[in-house]
Amino acid sequence: MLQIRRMGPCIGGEVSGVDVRELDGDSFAPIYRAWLTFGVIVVRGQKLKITDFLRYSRRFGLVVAHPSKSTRHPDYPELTILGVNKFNPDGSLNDAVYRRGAEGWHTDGAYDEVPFKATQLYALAVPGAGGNTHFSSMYAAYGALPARLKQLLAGRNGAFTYGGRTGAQALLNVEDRDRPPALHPMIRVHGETARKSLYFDPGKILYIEGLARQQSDEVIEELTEKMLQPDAACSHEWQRGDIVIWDNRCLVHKAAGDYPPDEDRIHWRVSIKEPLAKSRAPESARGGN
Ligand SMILES: O=C(O)CCC(=O)C(=O)O
Ligand SMILES: [Fe+2]
Repeated sequence: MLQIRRMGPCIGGEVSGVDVRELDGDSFAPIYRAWLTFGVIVVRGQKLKITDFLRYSRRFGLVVAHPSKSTRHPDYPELTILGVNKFNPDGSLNDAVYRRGAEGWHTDGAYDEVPFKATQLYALAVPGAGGNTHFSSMYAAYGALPARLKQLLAGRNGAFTYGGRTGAQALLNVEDRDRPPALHPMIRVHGETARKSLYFDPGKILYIEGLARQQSDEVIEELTEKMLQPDAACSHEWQRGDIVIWDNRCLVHKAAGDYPPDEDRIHWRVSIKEPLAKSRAPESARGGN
């Protein structure tokens, strides 16, 4: 029987007693609702083929290929494989692979005009120690901002790129680097929960529009300090067969990056966007007079 339980004080839920291959619209609905409520959920104990994982992922939205082409699955471009090819030909550790997602708190896809709504991972191999993924609520971050910052950021966009101010783009092919920034409101109203959150990623933001560069840098520094709130975080300890999905619109996350490098930690990952707006029927097809 499907069971859903809260895991953390602010975010995080656990779903058990379900085989995601067998869901239909009605049985999926409580899982989707739990995801909106908790921001991040784990579904335990799944045995999936790639096609099962993709089919289940499409229930959450549009599954899109990630811009890092070198880490895509060769036969399923919408699937990224995390944690493979961790060693360089000379035997040294490839940090871009081993520490992927561990450099700092972030939200996925802020560099895109339509950022990722969700990211979903399926655990194929889990190390004996370490390797958690940490999450923190950006609803809570917004709620705790001083009124001065809420006012300053209201109606303002941030400009985001893949490598942000450091320019780090090691996992991108050369032709995919240095794209123009994407602009997103710093205070975001969630389209499904209607709650306000801070939309911020210290590793991807270049500047806040309309502020002088020095002030923009100072605000970015202040937001970096204030984005993590006590009791607004949770940490996921992986088990093989876990599916974890998080909402990039209202959460930030970070891989712990602390597991023994000679052990395997392997996930399939999909990036999910809001479904495209239904294209409007041409005028002539809409009847009327
Ligand atoms: O490997 C992880 O725990 C998370 C990596 C990450 O940041 C991501 O997949 O977006
Ligand atoms: Fe990430």
